[in-house]
Amino acid sequence: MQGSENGDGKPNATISRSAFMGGLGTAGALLATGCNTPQATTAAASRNSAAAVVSGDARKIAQARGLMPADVAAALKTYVPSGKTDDYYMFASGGHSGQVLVIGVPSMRLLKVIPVFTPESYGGWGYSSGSRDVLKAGAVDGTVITHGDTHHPTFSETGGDYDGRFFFINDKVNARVAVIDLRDFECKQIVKNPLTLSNHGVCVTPNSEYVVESSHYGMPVGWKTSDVTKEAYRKRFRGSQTYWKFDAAKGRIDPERSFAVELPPYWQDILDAGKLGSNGWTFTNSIDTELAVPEDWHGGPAMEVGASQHDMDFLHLLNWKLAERLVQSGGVSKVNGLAYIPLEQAVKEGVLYLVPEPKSPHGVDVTPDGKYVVVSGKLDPHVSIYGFTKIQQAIAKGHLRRDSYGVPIVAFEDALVAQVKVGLGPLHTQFGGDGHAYTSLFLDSAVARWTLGDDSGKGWNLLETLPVQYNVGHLAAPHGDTVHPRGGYVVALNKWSLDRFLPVGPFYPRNLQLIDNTGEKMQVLYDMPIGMAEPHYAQIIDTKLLKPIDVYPKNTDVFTMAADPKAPVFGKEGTFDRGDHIVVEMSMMRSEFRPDVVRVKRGSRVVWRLNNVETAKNAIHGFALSKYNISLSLEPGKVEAIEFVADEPGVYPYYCTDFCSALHLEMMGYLVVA
Ligand code: RUQ
Ligand code: CUA
Repeated sequence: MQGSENGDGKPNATISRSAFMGGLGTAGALLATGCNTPQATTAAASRNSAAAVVSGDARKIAQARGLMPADVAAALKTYVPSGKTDDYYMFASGGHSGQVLVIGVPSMRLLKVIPVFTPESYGGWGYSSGSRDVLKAGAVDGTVITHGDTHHPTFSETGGDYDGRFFFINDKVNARVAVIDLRDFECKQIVKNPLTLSNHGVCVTPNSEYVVESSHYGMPVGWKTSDVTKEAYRKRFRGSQTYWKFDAAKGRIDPERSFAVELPPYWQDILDAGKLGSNGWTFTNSIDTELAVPEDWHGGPAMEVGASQHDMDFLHLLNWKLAERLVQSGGVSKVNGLAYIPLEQAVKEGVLYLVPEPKSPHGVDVTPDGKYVVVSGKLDPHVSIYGFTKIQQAIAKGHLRRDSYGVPIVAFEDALVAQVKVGLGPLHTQFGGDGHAYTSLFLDSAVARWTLGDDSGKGWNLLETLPVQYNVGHLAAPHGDTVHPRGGYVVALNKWSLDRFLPVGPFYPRNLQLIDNTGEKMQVLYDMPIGMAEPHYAQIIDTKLLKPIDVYPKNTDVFTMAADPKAPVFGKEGTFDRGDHIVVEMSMMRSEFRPDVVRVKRGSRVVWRLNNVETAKNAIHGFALSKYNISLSLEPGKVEAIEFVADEPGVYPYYCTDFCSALHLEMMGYLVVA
């Protein structure tokens, strides 16, 4: 964007190419840069053999391909040989595709697209009865929504660190939250927020007690009103923070035990949960404390102008443990079925406070030790660091001024510990395992690396900035928002990718850039094009924490993760007339469907149950039925059902869509409607 074709416009290595070709380029020398991380140990172990290769054939290859020493080093750091696997999983939002992407780090290989808010035929998502029920549960006023805008993914946590059990993702456009079970990497639940139509930030509390959802645009509570004046906005529009109770034993959100806290209509944005000493609080920023409304509602300036007047917006501090006690004591009413603490009550009980934060803030991130809250103002070149202890002292002292809704405000100076001037357009911060913080700079298209200091305000210093291509949004680092950041990498999730990839028409790929942060200087290792919508945020988890199953136990209903009592029984397949409907019981195996002919009368309602009776890993069978708009994927052990009305006489082939054996093409049958 800034016209720096080669990133920062500088050559990307300090050693000249001729020096390299002249014999400087041993892998030992290349690998020696920044090998002080756990994952570098493996590289160090193979240093000798790699050195032999690089000085021999590899040198010729590098020469022929015009690779610089830094390129070779980058290649060695990201290459995962065939048959070997990655050190980390990155789970990225799929933006307005409504899905979730699973990517290996450091290879940056795409491993899976998890269908969530949007029907996805490869996975049968939105076609099987079970997945349709999940999508139906996320309906808005009865309309089943078939898209989503995923932004903020979050792993379940135990003790403030990822535990590898569940994964949550929001849908910004309809204020919904989905639960993914990491045993099978499948979506199991979608809940619709009954208070609002748009959300933004999602985080979990340190032991996954709650999945916290921040509302986004100011909305009349429950959205059913047409009173849209500036006055109505002030009086009746609100924000909210919803604490969805997560039942880890069931793997589901329990709306009955969830609650929300009403907030002023300030357009709450991203949020983060306190940890360790600050556990019990959540921190949410906001971007429209001006209460700007569309021009047409009052004749004022355009919305984006109106919403950028103030030099300070508000960080919201919510004491969720106190709110939880209020809810549990029964002193809270319900709104649209959800326990709801109105603004007045939240203020009176000491649940809610504000702190001014510089200008149009976006990211808010709690440091690994739980002591500080880092806020980035998009229109301010600093990150501002607030001390949790300082905030608590100011609250205890009292005499706080209030906003126009009566919410007490902790003075900026009383909360602030330090500010670091990082560059233009700071957005989001992640933490390394090295006492460093990393902040994305949207306007500068760069990543800033800075040091964490202490309460005295000392030690908070910018170290360097690294250009990325281009317009970086979030960053993700291994366990980079937990109490135990692992370090080693930072991934820049860039929104633009000018001059990075082969042209594919006007919709450019989004660009994920893998950065090595183990050395003195950060280095971009790899560009990964995303061939779909823009991932906003991602989280990176140690592969050792995930224990996915590879074959479902026999007869599994994936929505209960238990044996389906109605599973078709092997050897007892067939078509059965149940009076008002027809039941088909089908087994699937290499390379046949049993039965391979299904006959029904025109107009029959058909309930078709399928059971992949395979027990071998990866023996997946698909099921696609012509004309009836049906596509399924049955992994070994899985049971699914479909329902439809056979409304037209004719012969309709069904076949397996997964190339499962040499006789895969023969794995088919006919539905005969007479
Ligand atoms: S937001 S970068 Cu949801 Cu930060 Cu997009
Ligand atoms: Cu089963 Cu192809």
